[in-house]
Amino acid sequence: MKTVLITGAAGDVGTHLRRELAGRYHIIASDLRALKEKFKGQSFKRADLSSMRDALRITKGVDAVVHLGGYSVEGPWEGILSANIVGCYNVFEAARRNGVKRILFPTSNHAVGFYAREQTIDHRVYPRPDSRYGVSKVFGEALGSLYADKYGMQVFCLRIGNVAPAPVDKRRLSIWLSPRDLAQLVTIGIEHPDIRFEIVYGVSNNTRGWYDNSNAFRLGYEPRDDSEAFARDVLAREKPGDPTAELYQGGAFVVAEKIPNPAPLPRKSRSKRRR
Ligand code: 15L
Repeated sequence: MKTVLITGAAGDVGTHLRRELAGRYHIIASDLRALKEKFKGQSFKRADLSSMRDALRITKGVDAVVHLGGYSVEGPWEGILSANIVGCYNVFEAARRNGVKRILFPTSNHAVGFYAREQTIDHRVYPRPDSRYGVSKVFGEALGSLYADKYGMQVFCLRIGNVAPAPVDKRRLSIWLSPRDLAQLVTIGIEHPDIRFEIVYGVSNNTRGWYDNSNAFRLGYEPRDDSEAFARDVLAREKPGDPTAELYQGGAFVVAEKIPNPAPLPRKSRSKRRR
């Protein structure tokens, strides 16, 4: 049985994943916080990933790492820097030094949150992060690419939408990922023999999805769930949101802290700088 380290194991996604994978792998669950839910056969190692020493200690002797640790929403720069930039670097570097070949990096829809909802995007689009959090996820994807190209590591980036037992609002109808579909994608990331560097979308088979997830399908993903089963109830509860947030895939992350440019560009250069 393979030994899989899950960082950030106490969080919501980590807990869903540990529940789904219980008994299928020997799981080492790691977090700064204690685990609220425990599952049979899983051990716990407390670690602060901003410390290389801790990262080296927990990545020793494992077959694969699922690096969920860090901020999972927008946060102050100091927190994002230490948990998501330094922490992510430490995990990749510690894994490399300990000879761990395979890393799964659960990135986020917020790495591409500034794409319009009307656009269907695939794994090849350039990043358009919608927040400091989104930038930190782009950093992790870039680091994964570097470690794959330079050190031959096998890196599987999962751009997760929203993991929950059921979609909670209209936006999540498009990006929902059920816990069992999450587990299927993670299993592909751990087991597929031909992973070098891959980006796939972590979403179920949602009728209202925004993604062309052909890369995941190519690797054998067969999602079992579709958020449409919940659509009637979700839409009946939906309250009107910010009209700008409604245009973009990242939703509220796009408009959080948005302020007008304090030093607007001179008229001539405006059109050139527009994308
Ligand atoms: C994410 O990346 C977050 O980790 C999660 O908490 C949700 O905010 C999710 O995106 C989302 O976009 O719904």
